[in-house]
Amino acid sequence: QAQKTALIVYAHQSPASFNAAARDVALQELKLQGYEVVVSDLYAMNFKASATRDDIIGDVRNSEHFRYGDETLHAGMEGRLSEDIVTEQRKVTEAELIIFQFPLYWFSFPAIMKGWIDRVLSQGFAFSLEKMYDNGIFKDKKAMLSFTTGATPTMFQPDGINGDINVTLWPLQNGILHFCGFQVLAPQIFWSPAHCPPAGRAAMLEGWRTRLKGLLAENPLTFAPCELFDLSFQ
Ligand code: FMN
Repeated sequence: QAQKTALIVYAHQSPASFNAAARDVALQELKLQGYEVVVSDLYAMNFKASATRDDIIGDVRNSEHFRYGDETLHAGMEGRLSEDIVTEQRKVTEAELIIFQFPLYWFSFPAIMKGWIDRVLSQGFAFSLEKMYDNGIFKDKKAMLSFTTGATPTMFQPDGINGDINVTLWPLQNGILHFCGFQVLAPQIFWSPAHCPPAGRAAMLEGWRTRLKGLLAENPLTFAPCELFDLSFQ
């Protein structure tokens, strides 16, 4: 398609939240750069988080022992995934950049966003046994996490009470995004906006705006290349 497209997958309940403000900054800045920006507002959509049999239209292959991964792989090939999944997959296909905007919940995504990941990034669509990591299906796309915390940066230092933030982010950035091939841009972390005075919150948003102006020119994070691993078990 002619126009560049970005997708913001957004999970916050309140339009008055800092997360909403961060989403709006990205929306404005990317539009200024000529992007068509699509937002999936997961709570507003009442997006279904649970991976269940209802995600397959028609018969399943094995109703005695339902295997979600196997069933969705085949349903995807046969065009029998539920419409909400297909709609989101289409947005992913069209986007060259995906931003996940969310508050950190239990060192991870809010459940509704994890549900989006479980259901939308299905086998065959987002990865296969042949296509993963550096050879992943989305290797020509970029993705990044943009999130708020309750904790301070000190707490997420390697010697802090929460441990190194990079350990927390490893499953999300490597196990999900890089696994599907995405070039992962450095995370945008908004530390503890709730405990920040208004001027500090405004400064964080301006920092995000400034970063967005050069975002697409940034080098992605580096992960261990596939050549380092023995993949002969396949
Ligand atoms: N903050 C952390 O720093 N680490 C956590 O693991 C964490 N888990 C949370 C789990 C739940 C269920 C909730 C409700 C909050 C949690 N928080 C945690 C705090 C939120 O990240 C914080 O309130 C939010 O980022 C503030 O953004 P907002 O003002 O846009 O809501």
